[in-house]
Amino acid sequence: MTSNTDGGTDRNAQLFERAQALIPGGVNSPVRAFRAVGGTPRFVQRAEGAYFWDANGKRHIDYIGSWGPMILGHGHPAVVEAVTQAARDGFSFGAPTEREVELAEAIVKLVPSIDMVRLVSSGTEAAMSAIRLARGATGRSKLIKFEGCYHGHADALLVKAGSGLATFGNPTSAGVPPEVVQHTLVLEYNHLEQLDAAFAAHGDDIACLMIEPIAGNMNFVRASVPFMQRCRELCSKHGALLVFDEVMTGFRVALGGAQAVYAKLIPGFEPDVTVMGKVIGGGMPLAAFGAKRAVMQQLAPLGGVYQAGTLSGNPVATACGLATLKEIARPGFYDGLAVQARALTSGLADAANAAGVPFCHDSEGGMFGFFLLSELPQNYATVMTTDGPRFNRFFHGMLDRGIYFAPALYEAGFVSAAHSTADIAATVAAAREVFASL
Ligand code: KE4
Repeated sequence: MTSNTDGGTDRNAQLFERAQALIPGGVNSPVRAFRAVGGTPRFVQRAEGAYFWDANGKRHIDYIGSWGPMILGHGHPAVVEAVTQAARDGFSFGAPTEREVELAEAIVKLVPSIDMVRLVSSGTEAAMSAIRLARGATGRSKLIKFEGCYHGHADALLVKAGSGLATFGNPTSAGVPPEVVQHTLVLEYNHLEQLDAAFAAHGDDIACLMIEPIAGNMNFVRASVPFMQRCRELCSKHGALLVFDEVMTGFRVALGGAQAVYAKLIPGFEPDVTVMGKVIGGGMPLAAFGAKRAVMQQLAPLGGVYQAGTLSGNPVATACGLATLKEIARPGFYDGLAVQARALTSGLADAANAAGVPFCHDSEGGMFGFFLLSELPQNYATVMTTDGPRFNRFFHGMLDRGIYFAPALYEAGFVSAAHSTADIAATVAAAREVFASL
């Protein structure tokens, strides 16, 4: 019998044992298994606002929020009402609905670089489709991605750098034949010289460059302005499409996503294609990709690039997404998120400094990252110089105190509109205890 810290039955452990007998690793997505940090995953019984309660009934302040979607907090009344009503009207039709048009209109209105959009059911599907679209639109095969950026688990993207960075990739996953990733070039994030060299060597064969503009899959690493400018210039010069993977940053770092942040720093900046997810579904399975009309019209049934989905634009998911977008579009919404995110990370920094633990942090809107490092990393290799065991002790110390950060040092964190000043203060107080014990 598995028991928890107060000697009672640990239902998380019990559930994890049952789950592992039936589901690989006991989870339906690997990061949930706590493999990077060790220990027993917390099985969520219910969630409300900034909190969730695990299978033992223990409350946690939730800084993952389903890895970004729960920007309003869990169970926002207006969203619950919209989803409930939509469910009563029908779960799925496999036919067009007005709400898909409304959601497309809302996205196009909020993201000026997009004329048209296609709704899908996951970020992976959106990124995979965007690559196929870029290849079909350009007639080219090669694509550039960056070490440390994650764009879902489509075969062509499960690739690590070859013998050295800036070489065509090798699969990072079993089951991906080498020939599937032979056209994927993996470069170092923020490395200008590699970028120039890659386009000099392959520029006219490159269909697209796909990038997380603020890399949340490396915790929180920004593309430098010179680097982003160069990505834009080289894609334009060589006729490659600049694809922004905003599955995490979209509607999360700003209402217009990371591209709105870069447009303030680089006059007139726009990506060619945008991949979205998470927030636009409000926690339901909904993602999207969009671009200018000339590109999007290459998609079936108009053009030769096939893409489809039984549940694409699902009527319950679109109701959830629309209700979410309506709430986040309110004036001052992101200012409030940014204040909370900065209060959290600067409070954690003070706690770490008081204990002499190296710490640095960054945030944009409601997305944040922190590292047990002295300086903000600019690429994946530097992120991974973090003292892993020390991070894991920090993670579990906070988890024991009911604070739920991402169970991996290379993942970002998120605050919602439901996180209160008291929640932030309680988190910082817990961190003071934990840092002192590291
Ligand atoms: P999904 O297929 O998981 O909906 O989206 C893939 C994806 C694409 N692009 C970016 C920038 C992403 O962050 C993601 C998924 N993010 C991870 C968290 N790092 C989801 C968590 C998980 O894999 O369970």
